[in-house]
This record gives sequence, structure tokens and C-alpha cells, in this order.
Amino acid sequence: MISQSIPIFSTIEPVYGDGSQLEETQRRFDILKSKFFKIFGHQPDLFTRSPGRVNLIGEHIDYEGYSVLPMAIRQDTIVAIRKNDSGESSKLLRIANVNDKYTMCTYPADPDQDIDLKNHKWGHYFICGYKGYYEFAKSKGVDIGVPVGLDVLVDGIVPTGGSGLSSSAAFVCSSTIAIMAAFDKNFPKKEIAQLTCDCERHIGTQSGGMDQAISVMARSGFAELIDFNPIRATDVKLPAGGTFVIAHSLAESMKAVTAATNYNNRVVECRLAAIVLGIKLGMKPKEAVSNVKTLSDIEALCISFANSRNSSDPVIAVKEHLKEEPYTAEDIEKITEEGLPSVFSNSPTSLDVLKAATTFKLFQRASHVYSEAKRVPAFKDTVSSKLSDEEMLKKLGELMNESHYSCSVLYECSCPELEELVRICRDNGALGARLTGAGWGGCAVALVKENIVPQFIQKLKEFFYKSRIEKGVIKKDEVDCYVFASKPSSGAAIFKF
Ligand code: NG1
Ligand code: MG
Repeated sequence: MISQSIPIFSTIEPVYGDGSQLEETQRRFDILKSKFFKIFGHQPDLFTRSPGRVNLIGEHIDYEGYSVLPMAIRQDTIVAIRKNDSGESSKLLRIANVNDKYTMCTYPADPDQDIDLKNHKWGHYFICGYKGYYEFAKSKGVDIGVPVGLDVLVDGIVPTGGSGLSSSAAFVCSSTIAIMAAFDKNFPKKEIAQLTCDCERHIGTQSGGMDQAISVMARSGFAELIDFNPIRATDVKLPAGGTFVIAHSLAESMKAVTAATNYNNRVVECRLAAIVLGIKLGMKPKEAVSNVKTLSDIEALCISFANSRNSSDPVIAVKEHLKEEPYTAEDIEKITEEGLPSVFSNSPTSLDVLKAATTFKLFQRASHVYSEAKRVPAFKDTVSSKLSDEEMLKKLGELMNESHYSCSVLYECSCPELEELVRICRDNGALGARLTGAGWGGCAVALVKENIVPQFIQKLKEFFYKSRIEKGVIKKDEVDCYVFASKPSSGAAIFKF
């Protein structure tokens, strides 16, 4: 099979073809064009778009090497771009936004620049794409000549502020593809999915590749099972009669800022759990420290141990070999026979985690990852099973509820607002509801029978959003941006008009 590259369109219909979205999007493109001209004094060369996503199941396991099951949402980030190879501005990357909240960011046209992580700016996400694209081009031996200036205008409508809908990946993917297309290049989607994942790591989170893979590879009408190493996407047709409703908890989680205590902390805990388990299951400490990167690396060892106990569940190995009480660094160093700063010496963001942490919950994190990893194939198998639609939806809802429990209790990535929201969803007819994305704030996703969606959304407005509107947390006319039903939409595209 020939691996497809990013599609190039000369009209917006193929991507935004359904009803109201077409008009709304045409307006966005018109505004982008006129603002681009107003700011930079010329027209853009081309546009790119890449969508946000909602993860249906498989949370915090992509970076452990396990498959996940997200779908793209229609909200996306459009980037307008033009190369600038003469005059003073040929030495600059000028990144502007249609939203006045984001003031223009200017960077040197230098792919080797460092991103100032201590001083977070919205434009940094573009630089992630910029640096990553040059690294990729270099590694492929693609000649893109001396760096030139880029004029860029961004229009993102994926809810931001750690919504868990991957506004960051939509921005990084759209930017990277815009840069690639501005240099008149295109590559297979799989390579771009990997490249954009590497790009986003420049922001300092040790993320897995789910968000970029779905944003680049999504197909309209399908959720996708995403496998890693190498990245692959398999279409998953969702059962008729069910709809996914996305609802924002209105708690913000700024992942790029809190990484050392939240996201990266869990990545480090998983690595430590994997190393300790590997040693307990017979690996030499030195061998485990240098070879074991993720919990999936030692799954075979865990399963053969579980087999010896008449099970195939790696959670058995976790129960037997890890203790429930949190580990101190000293506890772990006795097992690894090496200091933790030395174990993580080549990862500055992990060293930040070690500085911020007092203890590590290895048992809980590993139990979550191994059990969540099983729920993903269970979800996919349910969808392709012979169950009636009714039974199928019920089973999918149960898996989503189990996933939420595991995220909340074992992985501790929920928050009071998400707990309240998930409970309200379940009390008002959801077949299942869970936090989605990294958590610590952001959105929940609920599986709801299609015929009750309007009432369901009404109930959420009444029981969750009304009091928040009264307190001024959001405005009344904004509420539809925070709670909406979503259908699986298509992936990244390039537009040349
Ligand atoms: P969001 O929801 O965008 O913060 C993050 C990671 C994913 C995945 C999920 C948890 C990034 C870019 N994305 O998503 O790779 O690990 O958390 O399942 O960091
Ligand atoms: Mg993100």
C-alpha cells in the first residue's frame, strides 16, 4: 500500500462540507485572508488545518507504548503562512493570531534556537513545529536551504487552557504542516505523525504520540485505534444510536507549566515502576536501568509471571511485586543500585520531576497502565462484536466508567470539578462518562443515546453550568463552546486557493 501524504485541496468543501460548518468556516478563511493582508501587507501562500481530538479510551498509556482510541473533533486550528525571503523580515518568524488575546510573537528565523520554557508564550508551539521540521528534514537529507522569514496567522477554535482536547497538537500539527507545505514538500502521514509528536516534546512535556497521530491521520466518520512503534491507525466505526458529548469542567490545567508535578511526574513514575518490576522479575539492575523505558517493555515478563499464577494479567505481577505504600527515592535506589539522578541523567525534564517529588506511587500507576491498556482492545472488540446496539452501547459505557475510576483513583489525574461533572453526566442518562485527555482539569466525554442528546445537554447546563454562569466563571452565550455533541471528523489538510 502506498502511504498517503497530507491531502491538498483547492476548495474547503472536501473538509468542511456539512451544512452550517461550511458557512462558518468560509467566514474564518475570509477573516484570515483580510487580517493577513492587514498585518503583513501581502497574501498568504497557503493554509493548513489540523483538528483537536477527544480520546474515547486509553488514557495516559500512549507514552507507555500502548494503543489508544481517540476521534478527531471538528474544532481545528487553521494556519495561514507565507515565506519571506527578502528584506529585514526575512530574518524573522512573525506569528500573529486572529484572536486579540494572543499578541504577536516574534522569533529569529533560526531552527537551532532554544525555546525559553521558563517563560511560556503561545507562539512557542509554532517554534516546536519549526525546530522539529528542520530536524526531520536534516535527518532525511532534504535540502531546505538557508532559513527564511515566515509570516504566520493562526485561527484556533479548539477549546484551550488544558481542555484535554489537544488544542496544542492541533496547533503544532497545523504549524508543522504549514512550514512543510511552504517549502513545497509533503511526506507520508505516518512520518508526519511521528515528526509532530517529536516536535511537541520541545515544549517540555514527555508526551506520547496520540494527539498528533489522530490529528494527522483521522478519517471522517471513524474513531481510530492508534498503535505505536511504528504508528498505525485503524478505522473504528462507532455503533449507531450513540453520541459522544464533550463537556468542559471549567477547571484549567496548564500542562506545559505544571509538567514536573503532573504529566512528566507520571511518566517518571511509570518508568521507575517498570524498572523495579523488571528487576523483581529477574533482570539485573544495570540491565533494567539501561534497557527498560516503559511498562510495555516488560509486559512479556509480567505476563509469564502471571501465567505461573494461572492468569495472563500483568496486574498480578504488579500486585505481587510492588508495594502499595509510596516509595521514597532511597527505597527505589536500594533496588536499582543506582542513584535516581543518574538513572535520569540525560533527561532534564525528568530531573525536574525528581526535584519536585518526595515519593513515588509505583503500584498505583502501573496498575492503571496495565488495566487501561486492556480496556482499549476490549472497547474495539465490543464495537465489532455481534452484540445488539443497545448491549454494545451499555458495554462501552461500562468500559468508560472503569477507565475513569482508574484515572481518578489509581492515576490521580482527575480534580473535584471533573468528578462533579462525571457524576452529573451519569445521573442524567449517560451510559458512561470519563475524563478525557491528560486530566487535572479540562473535559469529560460522555456516551449518550442519540435520542436524548438535547435533553442531556440541557441537564448539564442546568446542573453544572448555570451556577458557574451566575458566578461569572463563563458567560451565558459562551456555554455552547463548553458542552457539545461531536461526530468523528477528518484529519489534517493543506489548502491552496
Ligand atoms: P492532552 O489532553 O492534550 O494534554 C496528553 C498527551 C497525550 C496523552 C494524554 C493522556 C500531549 C501533547 N498529549 O494529552 O499524548 O498522553 O495526555 O492520555 O502531551
Ligand atoms: Mg495538549
